[in-house]
Amino acid sequence: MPTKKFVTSKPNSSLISHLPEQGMEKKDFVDDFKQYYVHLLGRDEHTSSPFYAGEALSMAIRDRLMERWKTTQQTYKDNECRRGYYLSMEFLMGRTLSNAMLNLGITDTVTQAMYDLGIEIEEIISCEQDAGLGNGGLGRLAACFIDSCASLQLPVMGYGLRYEYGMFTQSIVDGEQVEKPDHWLRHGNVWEIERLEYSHRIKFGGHVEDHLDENGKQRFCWVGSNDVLATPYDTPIPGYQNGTVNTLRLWKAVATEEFNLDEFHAGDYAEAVAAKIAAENITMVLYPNDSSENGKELRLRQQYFLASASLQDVLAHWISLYGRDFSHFAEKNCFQLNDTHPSIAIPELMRLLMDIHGLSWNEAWKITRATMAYTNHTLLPEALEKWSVKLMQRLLPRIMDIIFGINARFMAEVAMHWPGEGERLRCLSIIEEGDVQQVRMAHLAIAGSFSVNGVAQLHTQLLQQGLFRDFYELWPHKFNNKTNGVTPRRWLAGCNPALASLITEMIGNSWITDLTQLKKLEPYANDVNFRKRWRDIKQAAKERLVDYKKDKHEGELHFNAEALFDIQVKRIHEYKRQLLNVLHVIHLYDRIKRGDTKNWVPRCVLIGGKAAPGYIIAKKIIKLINNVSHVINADPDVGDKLTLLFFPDYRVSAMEKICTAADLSEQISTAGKEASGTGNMKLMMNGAITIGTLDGANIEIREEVGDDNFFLFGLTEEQIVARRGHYDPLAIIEMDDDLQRVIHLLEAAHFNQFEPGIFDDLINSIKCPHDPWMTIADFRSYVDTQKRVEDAYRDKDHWTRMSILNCANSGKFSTDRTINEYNSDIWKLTPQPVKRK
Ligand code: HTW
Repeated sequence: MPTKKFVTSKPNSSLISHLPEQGMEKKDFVDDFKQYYVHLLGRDEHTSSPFYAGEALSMAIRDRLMERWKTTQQTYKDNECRRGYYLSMEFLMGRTLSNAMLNLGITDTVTQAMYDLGIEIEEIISCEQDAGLGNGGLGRLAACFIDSCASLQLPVMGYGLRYEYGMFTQSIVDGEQVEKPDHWLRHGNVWEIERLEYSHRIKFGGHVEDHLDENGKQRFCWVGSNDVLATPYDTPIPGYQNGTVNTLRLWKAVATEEFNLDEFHAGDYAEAVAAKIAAENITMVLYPNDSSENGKELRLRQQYFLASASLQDVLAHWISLYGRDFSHFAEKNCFQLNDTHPSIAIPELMRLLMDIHGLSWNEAWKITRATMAYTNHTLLPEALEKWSVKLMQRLLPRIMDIIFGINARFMAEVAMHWPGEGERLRCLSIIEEGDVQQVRMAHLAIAGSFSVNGVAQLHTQLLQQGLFRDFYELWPHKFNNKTNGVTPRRWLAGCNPALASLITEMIGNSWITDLTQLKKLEPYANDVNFRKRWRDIKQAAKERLVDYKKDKHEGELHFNAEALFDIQVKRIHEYKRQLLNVLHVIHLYDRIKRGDTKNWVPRCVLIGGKAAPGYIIAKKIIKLINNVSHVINADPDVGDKLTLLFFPDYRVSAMEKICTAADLSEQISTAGKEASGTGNMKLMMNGAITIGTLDGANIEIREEVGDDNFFLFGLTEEQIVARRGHYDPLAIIEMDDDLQRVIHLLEAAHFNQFEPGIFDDLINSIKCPHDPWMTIADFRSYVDTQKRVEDAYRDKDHWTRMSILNCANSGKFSTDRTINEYNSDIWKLTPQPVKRK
């Protein structure tokens, strides 16, 4: 094992006791920068490379994180505090450099230092690749959460996978999405530290044997497995100017030493290499599906790899502190499962406690049920994870046995609670019977956790009344709501410095760590002077976005920065209804062509997002947006009145630019389908006004900002449900002239003149009475509400007032609030102030 090679039990403390304190003055950064740039990276001081400048500067800043990191970890150890672990298959971190500067409080100093060296900090910042280890909201939420945990000084560690390839990059060719692999580690990653000494072995395959131990107890052995090594890479997660640095630990799959080729017979050489590659494939690539499961074996391998490595890590740490006594383990540890993706941690913890550490079933179950907490992120049936029993038996035989054991006891519990109700047993069972037996991961997660939460009020309510109804009846005390948030460091202070400094000038800077303070901006909504400054900042952001877009993408664009910036950026999915947005754009185009343009409000509609590579309809939606864009933008009758743009390769760093420039935030999902949404919060925080349905967190946004400052439209979740079975989109089209004209333009191939039939599937999907997303049902209400938007926008003062009020009332949507709720209701951790040496 590698352990021995890297760690000696007694470090030579005299060797490292005379480290000088890292300076935080401008000259310290200049000196260190030069040192790294010239001496470490071997670059010429007379030529400038923004990439290598970024590397050198990042190393200088990383040095400042190191001592704080060490002190924080020492504090946790000394205090023997209870700890939390956030287990997630995704951490969508985006860029690190500017966030590290912000949280260390050195942005201005470093900007000046670089300026003195003739380097524009912006240029360095924009060189950094996004760490795109996530699909969308769920992965970004994990990233915002760990920022808040560090800022609240909570002892929480993130555990995830170090994918070699993150979210694919998207380019658009002939209007279609083309995916390219995101080899984000190609130029190295200065923010991570490899920790070979904390590697663990993960088992796959083989079979289970049992025997009686010396005390006559039955013991199980998982033997004949093919093992893979999990090696951790740690990234420092600094809190906001508080001396805390937490850890994000990502696992990489490495072949074990058995794969050393000299141990194989010569004849097996090719097989041996293939086996090694197969082992290392586990962390090769992020699955690019958001809100859908795909049932692939490699995905299950990833999930088990994450769960097993992380749990072994926590148990090894426990043993190093307390030995093999687990009686207080549940008092000191808590795991939050980010959806069911890591929920195989439940049987894995049972296995480790019983098979490796000798606990009885009851002891192990007690610990498991007291340490695991589960967050659900979706109600969509296509996203609910199920794994075939057959596959699990082959890949994880011991785990499958334990799941059967959990289910047998669970079924007995249900039978006690509801005697004679066979139907309940069938509905609640962790094992779904049928042609193929399947493991329902959500049921496993609920049965094995002490807490189950949804991510917005409506979502939690629907979980309790719908999807998990029986579970809620059985264990009402387990259920709770935790409305999502976003970190105000990245999503306001960092991405919008102009707005941030205006806010700070008015109300001081405490809003950065207590976002409810933004409420103090409200009175300024009535101040003409303040409104002008607010508007100027928004206008400048819009102009910056225009430049960014021109820079990055196609050159010639009539992109009018005076126009209403109408923005929908998120994964492309039918339930998010980008199609509804496009129908409205076509309607506006039709109005222009008809000359119905009295009091016209120029509008620029921006749509961005990636489609899962296998999601054919979603890819068609991208093609439609691009084709409509092409026709509209090229039409001289349209001119500056209307622009439709597709924003390619939407990602975290793009949102940091986009959200500052938005006037209108499109949150138009079919009611009941978007569990929460978080883009809605970023846009609100930066002064965009929402046009939205009563779905997910939109409901709470409207509650906070008031109906006057929110554009509500569409059917409610209840109305959607009531409408099913007699939804008649053709009748609706028949009765609505505007809609009829829009559908006619589509059916007449106005946007696909030389590509006959390519949109037939899309058109049919919305005309179908079984359309689950009921796009047509909400068209009229949406179009009418967009008219109200225009009326409001025409009155610049009125609009600016609404913009200010949206920002001022976004305080609830800080992940600091969310994490405080997780902590007081679920984790019960004590904040750990870090004393500077
Ligand atoms: C919700 C979104 C919510 C976000 O989580 C989502 N759930 C998945 N992806 C999301 C954070 O709580 O704001 O409304 O849709 O963005 C999600 C998912 C998945 C399976 C189920 C749900 C994401 C990636 C891969 C698989």
